[in-house]
Amino acid sequence: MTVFLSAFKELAPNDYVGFTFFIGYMAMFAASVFFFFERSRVDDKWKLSLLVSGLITMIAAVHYYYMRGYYLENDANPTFFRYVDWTLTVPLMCVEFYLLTKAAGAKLSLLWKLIVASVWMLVAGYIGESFNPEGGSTSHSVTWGVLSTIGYVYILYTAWFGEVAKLAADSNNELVKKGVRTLAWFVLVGWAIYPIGYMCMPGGWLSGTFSPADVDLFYNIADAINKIGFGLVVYGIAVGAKSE
Ligand SMILES: *C/C=C(C)/C=C/C=C(C)/C=C/C1=C(C)CCCC1(C)C
Repeated sequence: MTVFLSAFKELAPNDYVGFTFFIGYMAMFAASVFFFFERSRVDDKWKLSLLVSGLITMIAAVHYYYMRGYYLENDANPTFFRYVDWTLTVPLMCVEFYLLTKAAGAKLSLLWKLIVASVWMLVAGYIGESFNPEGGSTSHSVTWGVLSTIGYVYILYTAWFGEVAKLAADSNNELVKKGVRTLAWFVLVGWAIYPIGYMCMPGGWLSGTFSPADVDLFYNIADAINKIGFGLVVYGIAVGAKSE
């Protein structure tokens, strides 16, 4: 209870980063309720995809609950919770790609490759952010940022030109074709917001332009776009398939 009260006392009116933590929490929560309820309305073969959409936003909602409290209490970036969240939700986004292309012949090995690439991307990013010597070494953040980007580029390539793209092209379902292309755009544009946030940390390339708290601003905005957006694209495919 005291945590709850003091959290509200400390929220300054101009704390725009804190604002996005609260909005982000509620948006993730509401999106989960939406996906879980709508699940009963779609054809059986899409139910699992919708469940995964709801799990992604629900896992995020729980972490946002903690992150907003952590941020208000400590006035610091909740990097640990952030990466726990991503380590769970990004692989689940890979599952969405797999489920969409499964009917066109996606193999489990595709899913594993995407998961390994995403975990690589996140572990390297975590080392880059959390084990930053003297809290601001540019060479440290650049090295680990570049290593992380290798994982990101692999997923990007797979979605645009690799296995996922090829399977979607072979799919005889126009909605899946279009949906996978839209998700590939999310990976290209929406996911690219994260490295921008990363570069705002002390020692990062953008640390002269933005404050360290802006790391969270970019991450919070990107999370809302990507997690809820991904889910809505999948939902669109499922609902569209019904009206066909
Ligand atoms: C729901 C959460 C998502 C979709 C998180 C995605 C995160 C990334 C695409 C992060 C990428 C990074 C780089 C490409 C380099 C710098 C370090 C990261 C981890 C911020």
